[in-house]
Amino acid sequence: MQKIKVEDLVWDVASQETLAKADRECIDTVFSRYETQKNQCKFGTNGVCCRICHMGPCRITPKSPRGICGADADTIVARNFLREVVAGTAAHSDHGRHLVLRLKKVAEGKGGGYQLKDEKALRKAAIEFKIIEEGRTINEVALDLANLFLSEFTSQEEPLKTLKLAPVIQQNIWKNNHIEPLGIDRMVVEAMHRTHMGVDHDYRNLLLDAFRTSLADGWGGSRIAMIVSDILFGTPSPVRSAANLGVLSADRPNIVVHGHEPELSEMLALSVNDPEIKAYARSAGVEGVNLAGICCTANEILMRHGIPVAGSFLQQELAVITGAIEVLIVDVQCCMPSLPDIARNYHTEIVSTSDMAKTIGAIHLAFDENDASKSAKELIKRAIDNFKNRDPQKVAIPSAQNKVIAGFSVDAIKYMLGGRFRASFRPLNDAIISGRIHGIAGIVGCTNPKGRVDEYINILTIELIKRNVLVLKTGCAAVASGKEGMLKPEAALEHAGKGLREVCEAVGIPPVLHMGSCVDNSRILEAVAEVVKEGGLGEDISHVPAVGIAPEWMSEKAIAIGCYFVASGIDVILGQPFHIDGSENVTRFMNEETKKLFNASFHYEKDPMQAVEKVMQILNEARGKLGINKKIERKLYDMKDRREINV
Ligand code: XCC
Ligand code: SF4
Repeated sequence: MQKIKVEDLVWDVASQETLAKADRECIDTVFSRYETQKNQCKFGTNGVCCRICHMGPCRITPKSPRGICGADADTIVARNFLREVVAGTAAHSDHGRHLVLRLKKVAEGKGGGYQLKDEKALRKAAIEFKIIEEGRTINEVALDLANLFLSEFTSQEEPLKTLKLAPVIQQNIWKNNHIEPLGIDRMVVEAMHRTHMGVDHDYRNLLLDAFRTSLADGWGGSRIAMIVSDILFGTPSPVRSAANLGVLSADRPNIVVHGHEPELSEMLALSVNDPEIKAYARSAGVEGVNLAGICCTANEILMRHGIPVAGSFLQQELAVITGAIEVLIVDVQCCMPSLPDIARNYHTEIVSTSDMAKTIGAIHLAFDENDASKSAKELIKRAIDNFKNRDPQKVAIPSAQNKVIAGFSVDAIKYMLGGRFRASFRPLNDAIISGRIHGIAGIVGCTNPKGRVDEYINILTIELIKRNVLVLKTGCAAVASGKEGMLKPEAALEHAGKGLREVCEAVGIPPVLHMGSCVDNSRILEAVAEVVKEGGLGEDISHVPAVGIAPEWMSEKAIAIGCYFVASGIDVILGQPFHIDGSENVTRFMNEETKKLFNASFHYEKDPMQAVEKVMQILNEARGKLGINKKIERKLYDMKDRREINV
């Protein structure tokens, strides 16, 4: 392994310290493996490698412009792209499906320890989907809702009902372009069919289907996951917590959850304070256990319980390398297969819990949803039992952590803005119209070893709030901001421009709002749709001064998210390019032609400061079209006048 300069690889000090420890202990990490993989395949990077049939694999070059079947670069690139969107959509939506099935069981009285925690959220959803709720028990309503959501997966001929949650103009755009998604499962299957050898070869048709599939994610699977999570586990409201490796405990067993689906982590969050667990810990000579999270599972239990976040995607290995984790529980998505290898150097147990996600070297303990509390307690006891094996010589927990306020569901934001009796987006819309807030930026997605981890996210975030842009965050981008201290109200005082600061101070919110996990990107859609509904900022989502940015994304889910943002009328800036450069036509379609279809398109900005400029340009254009830029100009003019008079 080469000697590494840790400061060049990661932004935050805790990660730097732990990466240096990995280097001393000769442990391979994602960063050293990235070095060995560095000369990445150009065919893959440009999207022109096809291995869809076994006459191939084929690669497109100037000398061989067609695959063996005759497919050209446009077809191959578009087909590969659609398959990525399908995988992302499938991941989010399957997560949603698991929750709907849980909702159904709870409604049938077979909840296995889960309850309908948020009746208000349930009744609100019932009204939205025209399920009679008045005079009916919550179980009756929940069962109808669960069945309705299940039919969103299986529907063969009807477009998704969740599309109705979007502004009418967006709905019409989808209808007119024939990309209203039908049942989610059908969309996933159809896209796999289309990309089979010898089916759909028209890059435009393939790409339109990519947008259609992504809509089945953003307004379908992810939105359903979010609604059902809120019903089962509670709609998030602001909570205090902390983020970074420093949240790991030096004197208690650390149990860390990692992955995406919230059922088990929710039960763990409830069980850590159970008297049985407390007694068990005491008998082992410890004060209690310390629960923390990584990636989006962390975001789920942070949002609802204030459980601290140990780190984002690229800190999962580092968390193990602290030597201080007794049990690391993984379920699905973003859990690296390297974890058991790394854990072998310490006493850490990697426990996989989902039968559809196993890793050689991990201990597999399938999570029993029908007796979730028992499963959760067993895992916690396992961590307590393993504490005695912790080797103090190998432990180094960095001290760095930062205060965080999270839990900004759309309801919570409305409530903060307008109070309990006048909860509404009006004050936000007014602040945007008056120019105090220049616009909204959703900064989302992963972290990626291709750049210095967190750097793009952090520079972009601070520069945007300086320019009075309200920032909404999800996923690992939110964790980056948590570690950086941007998710606390003080960040407004220190960094925000005057207008944004005034709003944040008046309302008592940070300038960067943590809205949750990957599936909670649907909360950002919900927020923007609320802005439209509130009025004064245009007739549809594309009129709102709002931008989406995925600075350091890496997963297929992020591709699906980008697509449903664009198809919903929100421009998206990528800090990492898609693998489409091998086709000019596909690139033009994504970056230009989409503008004509959706009033929004993709942009690629390698550098965070260029991204800042692009964001401001997009917001200015939107403000100009709404005629609200003039207001600012007039105000500046007034001020100048006054100064002249004063002089
Ligand atoms: Fe995974 Fe959701 Fe990406 Fe983080 S941000 S690396 S997808 S955990 Ni959603
Ligand atoms: Fe090659 Fe065509 Fe088969 Fe792809 S589908 S591997 S381009 S022959």
